[in-house]
Amino acid sequence: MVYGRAKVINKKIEEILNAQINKEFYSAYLYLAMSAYFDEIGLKGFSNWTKIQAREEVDHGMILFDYLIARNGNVDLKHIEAPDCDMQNPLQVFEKIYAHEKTVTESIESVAGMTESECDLATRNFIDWYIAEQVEEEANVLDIIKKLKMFGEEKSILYHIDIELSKREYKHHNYSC
Ligand code: OFO
Repeated sequence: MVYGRAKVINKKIEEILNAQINKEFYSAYLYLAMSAYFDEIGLKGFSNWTKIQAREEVDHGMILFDYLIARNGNVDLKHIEAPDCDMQNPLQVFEKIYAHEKTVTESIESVAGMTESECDLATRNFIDWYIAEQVEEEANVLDIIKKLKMFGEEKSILYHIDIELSKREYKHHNYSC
């Protein structure tokens, strides 16, 4: 769906930002599916952590949405793919998260690269927040993977990690120009 408005943003940048909105909402779907899986196997803390991540992903999509509007761009919302629901155990799910976030990082880096080739300094500046956010997300996920690998299938440790992840709280992110 495309809503018409007089454009001030470069067409290529507009397209890549719209594509990124779709990726952020797909990420939210993926984390929600993971949250449901963890809830089903009784790991409420893991379920909490992934559900909060889903909410942050919606924020990431909305920040891009608001930025496009602020720049008088066209919002072009596409179909959101169903999430990959192959989930076998906590370590496998977190490895899937890590692989996914690496693809999102590459995608954000492509946006940054395009802002440079198109000389769009405003969007170049805007996208820095996402670059920093990806560094933080990858580091957080790696930290959890290390713990899961270190303690393997040890149930009592998994229980402690679950308690730790139950403490994550949602912090709303938004865009203000
Ligand atoms: Fe939007 O950071 Fe994860 O995907």
